[in-house]
This record gives sequence, C-alpha cells and structure tokens, in this order.
Amino acid sequence: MKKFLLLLFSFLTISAFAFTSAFAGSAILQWNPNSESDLVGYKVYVGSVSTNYDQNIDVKNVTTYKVEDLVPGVYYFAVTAYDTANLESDYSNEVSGEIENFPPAPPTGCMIIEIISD
Ligand SMILES: [Ca+2]
Repeated sequence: MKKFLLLLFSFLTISAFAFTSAFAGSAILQWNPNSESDLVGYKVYVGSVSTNYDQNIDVKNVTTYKVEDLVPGVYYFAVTAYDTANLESDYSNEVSGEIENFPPAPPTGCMIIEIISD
C-alpha cells in the first residue's frame, strides 16, 4: 500500500509539472498593406533592444499578426515586405510595448464555514 501511494504521489508530482506552464504574453501587430504586384509577404522582426532584432518571423501575406510566447519584458517590433525575387524592404517604423505578468486578482467570497472550539 505504501509503495502504491508513493507511486501515486510521484505520478501526481510529475503531472503537476506537466500542466504548469510559464507565463507568456503576446502582442498583436497590424500594418498597412503594400501595393506592389510582385509582393509575396511580410516579416515581423522582434527584439528586446531598439533597432536590434534577434528574431524574425515570415508571416506570409497578412497585415496583422500575433507574436506569441513572449516572456515579461519590453519588446521592439518592425515589419518588412518582400517580393517574388526575395528582395526585402527596409524596416517599417518601430513599435514597442511591455509584456507584464500581473499577479492574480485577490480571491473573493472568503468566509468561515465552521468554527471548531474544543
Ligand atoms: Ca519587386
């Protein structure tokens, strides 16, 4: 029985880890469409330092995009356009924003359901 409980406990511990995911925010960007006939799509650039992007995402031919899995911090974004010859534009204007991990709301409706005095 002890062995079974220990096993069960291990399983529950592992499950708890498996279902606990770290906080990650997201940022939804939008830009004006290009008008070139040979346009293929856009790339969204992401960085934590202004004008120094460490990641780019080929978002294809859309003009709004949700950048996901952002841990708390300040982020800078810019967009480029590229065409069928894979020629890429300069960066758009840069935009920035902060992802914050707020604490949970205080629980409400706290009450005593029983007082036990011996
Ligand atoms: Ca072109």
